[in-house]
Amino acid sequence: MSHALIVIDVQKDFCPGGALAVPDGDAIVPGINALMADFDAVILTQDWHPQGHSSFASSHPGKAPYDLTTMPYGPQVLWPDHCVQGTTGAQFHPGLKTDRADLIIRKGYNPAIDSYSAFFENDRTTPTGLEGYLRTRGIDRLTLVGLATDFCVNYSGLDAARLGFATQVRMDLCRAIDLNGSLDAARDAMRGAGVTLT
Ligand code: VGL
Ligand code: ZN
Repeated sequence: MSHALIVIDVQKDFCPGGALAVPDGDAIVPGINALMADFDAVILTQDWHPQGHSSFASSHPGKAPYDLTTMPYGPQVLWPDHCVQGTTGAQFHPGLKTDRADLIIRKGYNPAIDSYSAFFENDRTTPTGLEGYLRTRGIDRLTLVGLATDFCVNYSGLDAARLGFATQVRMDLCRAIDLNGSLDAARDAMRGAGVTLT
């Protein structure tokens, strides 16, 4: 069986100077590049929202970025406009070695549902197709790195463990948004789900 590296959302908008910049987000790029040679498969994810996406505060009159709202599928943080399809901000960090990727999986393209996880949209039931790809390639072990630790890495890690993949998160190659204690909560949730944090 095989071991895949999943690189979550290392995109310009999540790096310093971007629309939803994660502090120090670009610092992980050299380490991620160096890791790629050690894996049987490398998969990149790309946050990929249509203009006017329902996770944008600008789509909700009276709301500001980082406010919380309730969607039909549950609570949802409202974000600054980010990773809009086809824009510069949605591109991968220019230093990321994208040539090594076997698969690029895009998520968040459904206007009505956000998608933090690489596996399921935020309703936790609509699949992205990644699980089928991994299983048909005989991949049973995953290492996750990228942005942001407490949102897309966290949700991807929880889903990966729930689906039965042996899942490790390289915390040194992730960076967090850390909204109201969300980093501590993410650490606890991932540990509780059986994800190995290193
Ligand atoms: C992410 C917030 C909104 C992430 C994506 O990649 O962690 N966070 N969209
Ligand atoms: Zn997003």
